[in-house]
Amino acid sequence: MKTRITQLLGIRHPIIQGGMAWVAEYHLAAAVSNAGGLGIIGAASAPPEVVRTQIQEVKKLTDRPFGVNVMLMNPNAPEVAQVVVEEGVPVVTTGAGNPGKFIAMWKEAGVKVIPVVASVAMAKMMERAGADAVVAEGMESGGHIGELSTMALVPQVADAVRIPVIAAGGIADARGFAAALMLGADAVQMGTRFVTARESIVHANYKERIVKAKDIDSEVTGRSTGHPIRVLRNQMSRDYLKMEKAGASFEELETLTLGSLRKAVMDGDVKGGSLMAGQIAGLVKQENTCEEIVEEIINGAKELLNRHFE
Ligand code: TUI
Repeated sequence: MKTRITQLLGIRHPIIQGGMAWVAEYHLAAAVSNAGGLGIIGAASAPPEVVRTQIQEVKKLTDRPFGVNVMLMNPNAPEVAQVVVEEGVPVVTTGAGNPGKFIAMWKEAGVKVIPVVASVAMAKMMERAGADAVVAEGMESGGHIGELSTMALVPQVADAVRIPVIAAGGIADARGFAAALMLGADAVQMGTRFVTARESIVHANYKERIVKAKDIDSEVTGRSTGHPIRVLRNQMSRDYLKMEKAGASFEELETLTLGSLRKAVMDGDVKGGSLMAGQIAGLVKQENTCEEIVEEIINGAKELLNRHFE
């Protein structure tokens, strides 16, 4: 399947893996790229030299294009931005902020730049700043989210910019993929589905929570702090929301979230850990390899899109 995104990035299938903190390490990124999509290393809050090692490791496992996600709330973001250039990373996505000050430097180094946006205004600003494409991410997504749903955001962004749009939020199968194309997207980005991938290093307890999740099992913490985060409901999210309702300060709430994603991903602490996942978790029924996921979606979409012409 050819779209403006497969052509821009030199990949076979227009499927991109989200740059998820702790989850998106080099094994997962290499598996997605080897399956014909775009695998992404999530730099999150990792020190720059750890990100460099991750990049060097992914290069050993795949000859295909891959990306790095730079999380802009990370105080080390400028150093990570520099590592991306030094290591000749082909694609950068950004999240949780405005990457404007890094775009010129990445473009000069030949890096393809794809900011994640949650509004039309941000998408237009990124196009003007020289972005190659944008990810339009709806609030169905796991982790740090904006206000609009994918269904409303993607077509409005697609109408507002000329660069290609990648849809994200609430997509985990061929139906979501086909729908995203109909909304004007040239590719999709998926997170939750890849958390449960066989090649994902995420603790089995966390994967099991996603596989067993129902449609209504996620909730959003941190709305009052200006950092809304979608997670699967557990002891941690209940405690957080209780404290938030009682008017706890940002600092008090931070003590609860600090390190909590690591606890979920690495230790499998599904009670006290932060189980970031999207609303589509209820649709994810089993662990699959990245190749199975990509093939299922592309073959399924071919069938779905042809059906209407018979
Ligand atoms: O970045 C994400 N999702 C994330 S980052 C993350 S790590 C984290 N952990 C704890 C606290 C905070 C972050 C977990 N999940 N998605 C991309 C995304 N970016 N969604 C929304 C945005 C966004 C929001 C505002 C992008 C730009 C923006 O602009 C605001 C501005 O600076 O003008």
